[in-house]
Amino acid sequence: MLSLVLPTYNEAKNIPELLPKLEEILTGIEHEIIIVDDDSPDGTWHIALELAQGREDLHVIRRLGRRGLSSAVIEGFLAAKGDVFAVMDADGQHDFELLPALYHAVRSGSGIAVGSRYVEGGSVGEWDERRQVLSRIATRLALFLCAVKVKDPMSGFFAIERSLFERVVTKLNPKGFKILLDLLVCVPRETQVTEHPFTFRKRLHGQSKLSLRVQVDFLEYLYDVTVGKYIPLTFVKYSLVGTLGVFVHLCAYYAITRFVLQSSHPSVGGFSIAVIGATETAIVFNFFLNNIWTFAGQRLQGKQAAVGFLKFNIACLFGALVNWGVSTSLFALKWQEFLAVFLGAMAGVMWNYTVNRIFTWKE
Ligand SMILES: Nc1nc2c(ncn2[C@@H]2O[C@H](COP(=O)(O)OP(=O)(O)OP(=O)(O)O)[C@@H](O)[C@H]2O)c(=O)[nH]1
Ligand SMILES: [Mg+2]
Repeated sequence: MLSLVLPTYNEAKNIPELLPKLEEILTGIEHEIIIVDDDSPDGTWHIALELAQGREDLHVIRRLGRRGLSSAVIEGFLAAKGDVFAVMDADGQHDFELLPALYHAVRSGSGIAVGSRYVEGGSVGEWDERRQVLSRIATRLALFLCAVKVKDPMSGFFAIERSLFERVVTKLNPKGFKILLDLLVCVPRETQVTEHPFTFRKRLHGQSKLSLRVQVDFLEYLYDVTVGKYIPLTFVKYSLVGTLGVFVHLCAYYAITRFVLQSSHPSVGGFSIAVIGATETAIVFNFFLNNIWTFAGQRLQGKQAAVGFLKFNIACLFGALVNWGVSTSLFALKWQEFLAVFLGAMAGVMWNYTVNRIFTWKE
């Protein structure tokens, strides 16, 4: 049985056009269709549910408060009953006439059968120059990572054997747009993958979701599956924010002494007030940036943000103590002065990052 997953976001006009065509092409193949919709504002889920009334072969999953193409496809596959899974865009760009060929390729031994724009006979259709270049660069980068090399690892149109998917599903990265790439990274090297040409068509209706955000997500994905295994991306972002925070700290110190205290030679009391003010300014800055960028996935809002901010302050206070403790101990043990200062600061940063990740921005 074939389980075809159609991920949708604002495809209300396309679904009613696509479904009859799929019915026609899949005649003779036992199948089910699973639409996974992320609560589209245009009501795609509603239209899909109406179309599913009285039908055993059409299912709709409406996800609330979630976005993401890869995770939608994974969720669709997890709910599927077939022994072959397939995925295809719901906007008419993928040539549904290729579906039987992809299905039969998997039935006859391919682990994965890819609808490919880059093998002979396939094409990207009417893409502009910019998109063609971007796609080629992304494909080159992606190929470094794949356990099995193919011409079009970024295709969103493919079929996969159920048991192969189940073998790797826990290793998949639900972040991002490119589920095939992630599968090709995770499957065993000896997996047989075949490519079948098709021409990428124009969207029937509606707009592309291939935003800048999606492109940044792709770069983050590349990082996650390479260096990210050893140094988490959130740690890199946290450290970058912290570095900017030092700059904010210096600026705030300058502003407080020169404009508030109006002194270019502050007394010890004035100096310490300015340092406390600058520290808190940097803490506010770091919290804000970490909340919207580093931990965007767990962003705190409203009352939660106020509680989080308090936790962040407490964590930073202990972080300062860790910094002080480590550097003074190393110094007392006769370590080189600047090395002791540096290692103390690193210990403080690691402490802050770990504590904030666990307690402030819980996964
Ligand atoms: N459930 C779900 N589906 C999505 C999401 N983003 C995109 N999709 C669907 O995934 C398919 C591919 O998205 P598109 O925006 O068409 O991406 P694309 O085909 O690479 O780009 P275009 O050529 O510009 O259309 C479409 O069926 C979308 O509706 C999402 O966040 N959640
Ligand atoms: Mg599309």
